[in-house]
Amino acid sequence: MPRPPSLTLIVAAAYPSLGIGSKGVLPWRLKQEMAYFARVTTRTPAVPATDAPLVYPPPVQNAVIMGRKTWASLPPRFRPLKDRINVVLSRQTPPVETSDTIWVQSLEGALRVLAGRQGVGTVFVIGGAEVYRSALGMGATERVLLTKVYGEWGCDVFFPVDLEREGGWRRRSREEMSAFVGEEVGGRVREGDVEFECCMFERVE
Ligand code: FOL
Repeated sequence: MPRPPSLTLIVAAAYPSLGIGSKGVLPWRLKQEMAYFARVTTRTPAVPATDAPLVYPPPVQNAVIMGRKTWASLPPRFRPLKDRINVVLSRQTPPVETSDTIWVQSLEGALRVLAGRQGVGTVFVIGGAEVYRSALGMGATERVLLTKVYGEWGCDVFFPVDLEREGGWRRRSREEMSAFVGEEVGGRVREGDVEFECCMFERVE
C-alpha cells in the first residue's frame, strides 16, 4: 500500500478569538485572502506527497478535504473547487465518487482513497471545526496554514486548538512559509478596514 499522505490544514480565523464561522458561513468577505486560499490550495508541489509510481510528466492535483457543512457553505458557482480533488466527509452519505467529487464517511476514508491514487499533490483539510479537530488528532497532520484575521467577528464556531499556547506546534519563519506555499508571504496585509496575516505552524516532537 502506498504511504498515506501527510495533511496540511488551511484556515482563516479571527484573532485572537479563533472564530472561523458565523451562521454557517465565513464571517468576512476578504477578496485577497480568498485568492491566497485558492492559489495555495491549487498550486502543486514540486514533488508529489505519496510514493505512488511516477508517470512522466506527473499529472498532479492537490486535494481539498472538507466536512459536509463546509461543502454546503461554498458558493454553488465555486463548487467543486476547481482544479483540485474535492473530498467531502459525511457520515450519512454512502461513499460515492462522481466525476468531480469524492464522498467518504471519515477522514481515514479520505486518506485511504487518496493514498490509492496517483498524481495527488498536497492534501489540504479546509474545515470546518469538527474536521479540523479530527485532523489535529492525527499524526498525519504536520502543518497548519493559519491566516489571522484581526478583530472581533461575532463567530459561533471556532478553530479547536490555540497553536500559540498549546505545546507541540512552532510558528515557522516567513522564508520557510514562502518556500512551502510557493509564493512570498508574511507581514500584515490590509484589505479595506481589515488586517490579516498569513502564518504557518508545524508540529514539533
Ligand atoms: N482558509 C483560508 N486561509 N481562507 C479561507 O477563506 C478559508 N475558507 C475555508 C477554508 N479554509 C480557508 C472554507 N470556506 C471558498 C469559499 C469558502 C470557503 C473556501 C473556499 C471559495 O469559494 N473558493 C474559491 C475562490 C472564490 C473566489 O475567488 O472568490 C476557490 O476557487 O478556492
